Formats: sequence, C-alpha cells, structure tokens
Amino acid sequence: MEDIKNLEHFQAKIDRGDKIEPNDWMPDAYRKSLVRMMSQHAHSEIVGMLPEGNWLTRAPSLRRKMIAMAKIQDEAGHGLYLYSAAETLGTPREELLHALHTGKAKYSSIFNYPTLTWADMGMVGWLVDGAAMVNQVSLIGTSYGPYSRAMVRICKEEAFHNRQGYEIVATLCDGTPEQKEMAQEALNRWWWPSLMMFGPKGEASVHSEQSLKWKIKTEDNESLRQSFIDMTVPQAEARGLKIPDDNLKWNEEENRYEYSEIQWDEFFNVIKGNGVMNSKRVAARKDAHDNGAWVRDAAEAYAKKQAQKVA
Ligand code: BYC
Repeated sequence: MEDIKNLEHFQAKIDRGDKIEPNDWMPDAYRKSLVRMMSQHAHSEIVGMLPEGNWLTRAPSLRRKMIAMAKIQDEAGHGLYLYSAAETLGTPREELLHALHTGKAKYSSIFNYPTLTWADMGMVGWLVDGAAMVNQVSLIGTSYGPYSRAMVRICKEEAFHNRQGYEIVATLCDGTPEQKEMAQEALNRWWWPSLMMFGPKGEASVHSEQSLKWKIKTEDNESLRQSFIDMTVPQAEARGLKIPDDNLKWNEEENRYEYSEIQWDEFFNVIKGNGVMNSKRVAARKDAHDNGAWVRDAAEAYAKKQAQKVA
C-alpha cells in the first residue's frame, strides 16, 4: 500500500516536470535504469578519449594538437560529472569501472570502429559529437536532477566539439582533391555507425517505454535519429560531400529526410562485443586505469594529509 502511494506521488512529480533528487523516494527500477544508462554514458566518454588520444602525435599541426588535447580533456571531465552523478544513486565508481574493465558494461557502439585517417577525427567531431549532442540536449530534460544538470555543461562543450570536427572536414573539403577524397571516404565509413548511436528502433528498444514514462528519456531513439539526419544532411551538401545512402531523399509532406534501413545485425554484433575494436578498447582502458594507480594513491594520500591538518 505504502509503495503504491509512493509510486503515485513519484509519477505525479514527474508528470509535473519536477526533478527527482538523490534523497527522494524512487522505485528500484528507476534507480537501476538510471545507473545503467548513466554509467554506460560515463564509460562512453572515457572510452571515447582513446581513439582521439591515438591521434595526438599525428595531428597535422600544433593548433590541431592543442584543440585535440582540449577536447580529450573535456571528455575526461564529462566522464567525471557522469560517474559522480551515478554515484549519487549509491553505486560506487569502483564497481562501475570494474564492470567496464571486465567487459561486462556497455559503452557506445561507435567507439568499436577504428579511426584510420586524419579525416576520421573530423568525422568523430562532426558526426559522433553531433549525434551525442542531439541525444544529450534531449537529456537536459531528464527527470533525474544530477543527470540533467551534468547535461547542461556537457552540451555546451559538445557544441564546441561538433564545430571543431566540422571545421576539420571543411578544411579537407576545401583542400586538394586527395584531401576531399579522404573526407568522403571517412564519411562513407562513419555515417551508418553514427546513426546506430541512437540505439535500436521499435520493440528492440526495450527500455524506451518505461524510460519515457519516467522521463529518464524525453524522446525515443528514432525521433532523435531523424533530427540528427535532418540537421546533418545539409551540412554535408554545403561541403560537396555525398551521404552514402542512395535512398536518402527529402519528403516535403513529412518535412524530413527518408533514409535506408539500418543494418541492425551489425549494431547488435558490435554491442555484443564483436566489433573490430571492442577488445582493444577495453584492454587500453584497463591499461590506462592500472597505469594511473599512482595518481589516485597520491591524491588520496594528499587528501588524508590535508584532513589531518584540519583536525
Ligand atoms: N551503443 O532499449 P534501448 C559520447 C543498448 S558518446 C551500445 O533503446 P536505452 C562521446 C542499450 O544499452 C554517446 N549499446 O536502451 C562523443 C540496451 O542494452 P542494455 C554516449 C546501445 O538506454 C565523443 C539495448 O541496446 N551517450 O558522448 O533506452 C567523444 C536496447 O536499447 C546503444 C549516451 O550514452 C549504443 N549506441 O537507449 C567521447 C547517452 N544503443 O543496457 C564521447 C545516454 C542502445 O539493456 N544514453 N544500446 O544491456 C542514452 O540516451 C540511451 O541509453 C540510448 C539507448 C539512446 C543510448
């Protein structure tokens, strides 16, 4: 009886548009779903640092290296906000990281594709951060307060990342025929995986119905994917790039682009751990964590010393 009352009160709060805060009553399934989604999101941020980190020494100028360095640092910050927000639900960070390092936790499918040329760094910024931004702007409206507030800052930074990626692509498109070809070839490889980032459609999106009811998500996967396509196609056309989809066409009546069916087999295969880069990414992440143990030890020792001074 108590639980039914609590649940009604909880749903009414959500329907009014109030935020749920860490000490508020919440159903176990709400807490569980948020920890799942926020930790997957946090993992995506820090795994996303890996392919970009690989390009730091190969970025074509000092300016590009500085920008890449700043972007990678931003991603680490996003991971920090998101792990901290997930911890407010009572799951320790060590537990979340353990799940990532043992291959049990998911992170975005997109980071299981290799970055083969410098143009890929442009595509990651333009398409991957662009998709992340479309998704995350909608999450500013999420019902869980700490997640929503983290999203505000993250989205500002994603907007910068998105534009720096587009600027790399634009520079290549304005360059030699070989550079333009490099951009087109990278777009051919990154277009479909970027659309998959929004997650499966219809019944395969098993969490959507409940998550929409609890406003954990504010829009379904398919409508966010459509917004991203409608935003991105004109940007490609402006640089003379061709989206690799022969069925792509503007539908005047529906005010949207029609596009081909996504290869969902590929998506499910990648999220099962069979993508080209899955095992390499998890191994590199674990390595980075192990090699950073001395930093965590030093920070802890310093904090202890400071606390002793205060006492
Ligand atoms: N990759 O019921 P569904 C970034 C899983 S990167 C892997 O629709 P939900 C960045 C899903 O987890 C972006 N798995 O789930 C950019 C579920 O499996 P489980 C990171 C995926 O949660 C540059 C199953 O498929 N952003 O920011 O309602 C540099 C069924 O799916 C994916 C976020 O994480 C995928 N793409 O909707 C660095 C945003 N899609 O958990 C970093 C927050 C689906 O039952 N997350 N699955 O085993 C979300 O908005 C939602 O979780 C999703 C999926 C839209 C991704």
